[in-house]
Amino acid sequence: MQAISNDRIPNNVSLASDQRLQRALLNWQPSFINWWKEMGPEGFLSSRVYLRTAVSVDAEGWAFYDYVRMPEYRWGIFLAPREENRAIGFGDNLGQKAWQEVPGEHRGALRRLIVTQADTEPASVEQQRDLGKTCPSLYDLRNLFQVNVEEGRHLWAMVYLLHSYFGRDGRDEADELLARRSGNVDNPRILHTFNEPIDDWLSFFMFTTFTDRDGKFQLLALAESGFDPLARTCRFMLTEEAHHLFVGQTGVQRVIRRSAELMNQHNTDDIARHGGIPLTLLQKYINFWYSNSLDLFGSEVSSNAASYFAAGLKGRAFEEKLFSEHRALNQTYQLELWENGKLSPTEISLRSAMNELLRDAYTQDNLRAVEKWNKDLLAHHIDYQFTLPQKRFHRKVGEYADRPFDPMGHPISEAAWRERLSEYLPTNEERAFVKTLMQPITNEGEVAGWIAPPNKGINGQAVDFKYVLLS
Ligand code: BYC
Ligand code: FE
Ligand code: FE
Repeated sequence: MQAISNDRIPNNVSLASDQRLQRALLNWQPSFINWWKEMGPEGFLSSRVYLRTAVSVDAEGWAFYDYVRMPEYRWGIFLAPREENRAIGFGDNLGQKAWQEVPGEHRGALRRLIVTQADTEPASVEQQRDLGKTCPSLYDLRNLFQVNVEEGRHLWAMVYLLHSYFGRDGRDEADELLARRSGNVDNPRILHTFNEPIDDWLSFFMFTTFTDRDGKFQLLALAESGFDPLARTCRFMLTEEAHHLFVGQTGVQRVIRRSAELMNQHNTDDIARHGGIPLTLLQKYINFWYSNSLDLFGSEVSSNAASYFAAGLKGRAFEEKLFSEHRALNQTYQLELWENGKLSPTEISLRSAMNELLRDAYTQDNLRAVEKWNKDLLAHHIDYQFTLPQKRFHRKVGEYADRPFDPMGHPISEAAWRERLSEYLPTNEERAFVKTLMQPITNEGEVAGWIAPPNKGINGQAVDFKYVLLS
């Protein structure tokens, strides 16, 4: 058998001397490349893209930039360095040695968590595959592809865990990850948000703001895991997630800036006819993507989440820093449950509220993002502020699923919901309007009219750098 060199699959898991893992990966890699060619960015297989590749985990090595063709990207396997004598930081097994192998009694649950995490990564690449054709600039095109290849690497990271620690059924799960398809009726992706199409760039920037932030918080919770290889894998993934969130945050910010400029220039809110996206429409996109992403945290009251926590499989974000009692015993969480046609305040055990706790932390982080956008509006002397809808609004999962609540979280009638829907969420006409703005701009340094140029380029390069060499 041909050995896999570190050059082909950069890694810090001693791949070169691990025959079993090599065999599994050598089988899987061609399927992954075929999947990429079929489901990855449409129309850019031979373009050379200025991309960052992780070649080692130290500060210099993890951000190596060069032009590459995406199918030749070197997807690597990296875990944050191992801590000697790491102990489990929460739950019933608090203080025991972290596991280096999968404990038999938690095998099913761990596999399920890893597969669910893994499934989102290729799903997002599939959702975004047509965006390249309508890029607002080469800078943005490059950022899209950077996010795509890194989500591809996140899939590799999870497949490494499945291959190394779960034997035969791990390999089967790894194959399934390349078989499901976002939005496919017969074989869809696992979580519903990852079956929504992302077919315009505003949605892409909203997704990388709100949905990648779910990624951040789920990874933070899994980075606490007592299963050490999972914790270390997620820690490294978090370093990449920061760039995805940057793409979302600054992407939406640039749209807002451009809209503000057009409003000031034409002295009107009605900037659609000047090729801008009205602020009220941006708010509707926020409502849609934020509420959609809230669903990804699961039910408010969850026995699954309680048992993950008890077992030490999935913890709270920043467990050590933010909490003093790490078993979460004899404590409660206040929640408004929907009972007999009204909201009633209820106390549930803290352990069953773990999904809700993570959702709260996620919301706080989003509020900071929205605040920054609002500062831009102030700087342009515009009297408008974006808000996040209350968490009950437009939910499809959990306690409030499929019940009509307005963006303030007040229960309303079905009739009122239908009547006001077009004030809350983008209508088909508005989505169609946004799509009319999506015309490709591929000359160096040029930027589409609905979005402001970026403040600076990538890796110290100029904004008008040739980030993608189209073929
Ligand atoms: N859609 O007790 P519950 C990312 C199911 S994003 C469909 O609340 P639990 C990324 C659930 O499976 C981060 N079904 O569930 C971002 C259960 O089914 P069963 C992804 C759902 O287990 C951008 C039932 O409802 N990572 O990385 O506490 C680009 C009862 O549920 C959904 C993870 O998700 C849903 N939204 O919580 C690229 C981490 N929600 O048992 C990448 C791993 C729930 O009745 N996953 N259900 O058959 C988990 O930790 C958990 O599975 C969840 C669900 C938090 C997702
Ligand atoms: Fe990811
Ligand atoms: Fe991401």
